[in-house]
Amino acid sequence: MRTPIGIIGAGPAGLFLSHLLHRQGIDSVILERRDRSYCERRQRAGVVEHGVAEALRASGVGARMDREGFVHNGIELRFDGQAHRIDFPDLTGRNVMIYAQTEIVKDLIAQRIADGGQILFEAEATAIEDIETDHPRVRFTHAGREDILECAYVVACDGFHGVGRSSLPADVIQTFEKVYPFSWLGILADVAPSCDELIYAHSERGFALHSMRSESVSRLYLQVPTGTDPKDWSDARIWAELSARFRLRGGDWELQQGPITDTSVTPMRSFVTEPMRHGRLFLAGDAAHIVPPTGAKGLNLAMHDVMLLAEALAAWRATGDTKLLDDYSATALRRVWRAEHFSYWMTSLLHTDPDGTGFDYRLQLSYLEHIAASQAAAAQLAENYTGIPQI
Ligand code: RFL
Ligand code: PHB
Repeated sequence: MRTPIGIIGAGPAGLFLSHLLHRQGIDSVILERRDRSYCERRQRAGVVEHGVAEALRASGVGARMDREGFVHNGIELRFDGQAHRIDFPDLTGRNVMIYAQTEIVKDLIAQRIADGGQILFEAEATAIEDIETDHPRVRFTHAGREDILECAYVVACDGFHGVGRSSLPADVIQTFEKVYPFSWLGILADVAPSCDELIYAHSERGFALHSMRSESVSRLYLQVPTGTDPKDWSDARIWAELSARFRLRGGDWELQQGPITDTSVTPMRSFVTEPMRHGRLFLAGDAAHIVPPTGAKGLNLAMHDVMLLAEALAAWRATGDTKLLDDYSATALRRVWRAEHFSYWMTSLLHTDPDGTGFDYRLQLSYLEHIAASQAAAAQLAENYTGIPQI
């Protein structure tokens, strides 16, 4: 098989890249290890930055998001038994959309198929070869057969455990990593959200997040120790712990409960690969970097990476000029490191040490109170959360 741009991975990064390239008249083939229904069901992110929502709209795949998603103009920080709202438009002129990553994936797959795009599901890339030449190749297996995809460029959008990053020569890349001593236990529940906007709760018992998927489906997370087995958490224990962490002084707020339909535990990690390109192989999205989910940045960074790449590949295709491709890694890494810092900062601000209420806890409370009192401190949170337009 032959294609100008070989893409590995049908997550949001690979699908959006293929879609944007198509709009520039550039063909691509996506190799995806899983089947379509698995890709469309995987529960992940829910917050879409202002600029990413605009990019989805501008490229013709925002209609269902605008119909079914929710515009959110703020979040609530809950700490010391009190609620404090951060108003995004007031502080930044921007907002965010609540629309599940899994729905974006469905929209992009449907659009790619409608446009005649090639997505090979259940096609696992096993090796990327000859990346230092102008004819790189991807080896893959599909329907029990080995095959080769010949390309002008390969873009690995194959997530943290893919084959892309490990195909970069060890002596040209550097990796930076931080692993946190806690994970998130996430649930999906058939119950109306108990709030209109997301609640990020700091408490002595640990962090909790109340998010949502629709008027009848809630998404909630609990900070748990790394190594937690979801089997140790009965539904009753999950609801009791969530209620305790969200409790307001005065008790005039109640968490609504309902049947839990999905439970998962996600470890928390910060990770960056530099550079995000070698020869004719580019990395985009989780293949290149991971953030802890507290800042809601992973999906958004993945989309920003491929927006840069689509523009750079279009310039190369139109004129042969590779300047934007050559600049890709440095340009993308500026936003990546901003998001890394913000995600690390939000994580450190809100997750508490199981040993209780010592020095770090008091520092967190002091800074949370500062955000509640200071426009400037609130604005720096809002600016990063809604997405910085130009970096
Ligand atoms: P993905 O989505 O992991 O897609 C990679 C795809 O590559 C395929 N693949 C291969 N295909 C062929 N051959 C191989 N050898 C392959 N190896 C892998 C995989 O099957 C898969 O389909 O990466 P992508 O596209 O870079 O997208 C990144 C996002 O998925 C991720 O950053 C976010 O979900 C992170 N994240 C959040 N991000 C946000 O922006 N806002 C949020 O609110 C948010 N919340 C979250 C999150 C991630 C979470 N988890 C589960 C990690 C909440 C959670 C709980
Ligand atoms: C989600 O809705 O899944 C979600 C929202 C905000 C985050 C992380 C995840 O920070």
